[in-house]
Amino acid sequence: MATETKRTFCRFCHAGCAIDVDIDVEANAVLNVRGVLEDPVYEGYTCVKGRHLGHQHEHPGRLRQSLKKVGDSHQPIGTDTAFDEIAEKVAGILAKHGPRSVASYCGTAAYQNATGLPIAMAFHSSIGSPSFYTSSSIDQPGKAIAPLRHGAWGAGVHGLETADVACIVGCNTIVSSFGYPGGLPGFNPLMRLKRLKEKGLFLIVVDPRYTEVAHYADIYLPIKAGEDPTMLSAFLREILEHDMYDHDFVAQYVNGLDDLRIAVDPFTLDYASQRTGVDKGLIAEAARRFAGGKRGALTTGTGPDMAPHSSLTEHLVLAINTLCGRYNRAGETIRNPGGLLTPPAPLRAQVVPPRPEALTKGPKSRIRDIYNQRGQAATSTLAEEILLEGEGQIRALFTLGGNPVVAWPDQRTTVEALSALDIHVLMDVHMSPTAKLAHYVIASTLSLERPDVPTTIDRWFDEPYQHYTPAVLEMRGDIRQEWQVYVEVASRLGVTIKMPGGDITPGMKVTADDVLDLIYANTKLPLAELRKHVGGTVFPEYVTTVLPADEGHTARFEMVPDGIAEELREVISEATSAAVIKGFDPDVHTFRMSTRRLKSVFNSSGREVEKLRAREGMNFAHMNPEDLVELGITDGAMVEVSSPRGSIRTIAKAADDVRRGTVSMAHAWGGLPDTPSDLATFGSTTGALIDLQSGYDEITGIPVMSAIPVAVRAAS
Ligand SMILES: Nc1nc2c(c(=O)[nH]1)N[C@H]1C(S)=C(S)[C@@H](COP(=O)(O)OP(=O)(O)OC[C@H]3O[C@@H](n4cnc5c(=O)[nH]c(N)nc54)[C@H](O)[C@@H]3O)O[C@H]1N2
Ligand SMILES: Nc1nc2c(c(=O)[nH]1)N[C@H]1C(S)=C(S)[C@@H](COP(=O)(O)OP(=O)(O)OC[C@H]3O[C@@H](n4cnc5c(=O)[nH]c(N)nc54)[C@H](O)[C@@H]3O)O[C@H]1N2
Ligand code: SF4
Ligand SMILES: [Mo]
Repeated sequence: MATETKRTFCRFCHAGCAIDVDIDVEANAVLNVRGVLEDPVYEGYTCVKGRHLGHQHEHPGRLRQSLKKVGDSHQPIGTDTAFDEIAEKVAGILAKHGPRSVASYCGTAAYQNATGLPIAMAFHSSIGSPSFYTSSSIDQPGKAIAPLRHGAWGAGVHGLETADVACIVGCNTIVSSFGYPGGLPGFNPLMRLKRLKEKGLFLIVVDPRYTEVAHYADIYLPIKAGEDPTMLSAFLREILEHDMYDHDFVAQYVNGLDDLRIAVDPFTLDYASQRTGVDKGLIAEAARRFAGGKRGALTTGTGPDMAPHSSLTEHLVLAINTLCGRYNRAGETIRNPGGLLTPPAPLRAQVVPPRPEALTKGPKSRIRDIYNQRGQAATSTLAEEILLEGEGQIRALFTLGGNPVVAWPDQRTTVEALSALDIHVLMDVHMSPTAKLAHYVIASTLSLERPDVPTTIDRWFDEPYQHYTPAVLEMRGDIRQEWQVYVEVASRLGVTIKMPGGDITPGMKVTADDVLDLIYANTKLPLAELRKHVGGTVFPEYVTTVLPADEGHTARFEMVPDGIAEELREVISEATSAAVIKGFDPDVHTFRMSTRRLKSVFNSSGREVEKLRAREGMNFAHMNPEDLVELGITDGAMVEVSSPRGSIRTIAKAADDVRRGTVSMAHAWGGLPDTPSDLATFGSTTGALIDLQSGYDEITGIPVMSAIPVAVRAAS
């Protein structure tokens, strides 16, 4: 057997771990995956998912040919023939209903694919369609919009590696590998956290679950899910009351300090303790220890950003960091200058001014008046955009690396909508629950079959690090890279796709590497330079120093921009955050479902690989053992979990690490509703519990996807 070892990076998740892959050359198959010990960022780290990349690529259910829905079943179709048919149908829809009627939804697998998402986005702007959707608007959209109201700091927030204190709210990087500047980096997260602790980091964790990260906390606050706005307001109040903020920084850069004092005044320690369920001494200590440090930020993950009032929560996060002056100042060294694959831009010690007008500019949804943000429409409105008749109705959908049936909020509406489309083209690697509804399933590549660069995390590296990989496996079967789908359809439509580095005109022959060059045409580190290096590389020449402010720059942060004081009063008027949900009954919905992630799968990806699924079992309802006893439910029994919107069945699992009153459950399991599914194999879809129409965030449209009020009872 001829074998070869190729250096590349893993794209099972966004973290991009450097790996060596042993390949059986004749079979074009993966034999083994190892971390790269000498990699300067990952130092040999991999997780169980990455080590099963070969199983994912060689999975027997892997699609090697495209399929077309005929009646109730899917029949093989030549991929080029599928492109002909798709283009003809889409051309008709465009001519009759205009560009808005054609949409794309890019899921997580489009983010781990440097050519995928940018081409999809460029296709939509080239046909003049604002109907471009991604998973990020049902992820943590509050993070992107908060700086538009508060302002941002040109040189960024303190990184964790230089911090003496950090507060992590609802983020579990050891499992999720999710972490952005200020938080725990997703690269070899456990080892990094251990090193930081050895160096004396004081860690505060706020989470309804005593998470893998919380095990390393000096102060752990077991918050009731959904009460983060109260906790963060109490932190602000405590810091102000004890005069523990950065007076010089605030005097120079902040507007609205007095208004902030007034707005958070009701959030006393007693009130916060009663509302969050956390001892008031512990809240006070956490606030004072955080403010008493010199460097280090407060950061969040999906938990608080999926709970009620998520845009408010992200504003309060920024307000805390600003109040404590936790920003990089002139003269400080910054190792990663905001990503090597982004355009050159100096880092300046100044406030990027708030632009609240951007929140209500440009295209908006016909549903709940949610505006597009950063060139993207809100995915929480897409199902209803498909169902609502009239001008602007969406009739054609391309789904790239996403699984709406199990991942979009409100499963019933989602399924109804996907069934109502004139045409749904899905690019996936196997028959997902969503594929079962799609008109065309385009058999697509997996990561090792594509050249790539890590993009989601380019700005998050704590070193000036990048990694180009060529494809390490050949494409086998009648499969396509995702960018090819857009280029082929555009070509047949006579559409020129406009890219930063030039145009892709109809009929033009391009390779994946050409496409990478067209996307990354204006980067600090030229792609041509990056390609000369095998494996992940640090480019020390990009280490930079924070420059002083531009002369005459006077922009300031806004502590209480429009909408904040009002929303804080709303919070105070609610006895619990669950009150935002229509149909919430405090006597019935006595639990909160909080979302969490599982190590061996990535949302719905990975559960098709038996060895990975076996490690998790399914998405159990993790509950405190005392709650189970009180409900008369035995560990391992079937339970029914019901929200005002819907019910699911699952299996209860006693978990000491979950605070009382909480059902901690992973999403993106289960399948189509009303299809008999083997619970023990496929789990159930928590999205069925989510209501799109009440309790949503009015700016981003994200519905309440964590801290969902639920009732739990034994199921027969
Ligand atoms: N209730 C609830 N709902 C949630 C969340 C929650 O916490 N709770 N979380 C939300 C979040 S944060 C997100 S990001 C979304 C995720 O939403 P989605 O991105 O829609 O869901 P995934 O399960 O990640 O879908 C990935 C799909 O891509 C396919 N795939 C994998 N690799 C490739 C590839 O290389 N090429 C192609 N073409 N396809 C590939 C997989 O088979 C799978 O079908 O879900 C959201 N929904
Ligand atoms: N192994 C693995 N890695 C993944 C994924 C996966 O499915 N598996 N998914 C990927 C995706 S799409 C994303 S967006 C990232 C997310 O990355 P993270 O945000 O780190 O995701 P989680 O690990 O679910 O951590 C969220 C934490 O929030 C807590 N939480 C829930 N509700 C609340 C609340 O109301 N308040 C507070 N304070 N905490 C709350 C949960 O208990 C949980 O510990 O992870 C990515 N990485
Ligand atoms: S953390 Fe993510 S990128 Fe790294 S090995 Fe695991 S799945 Fe792959
Ligand atoms: Mo996500």
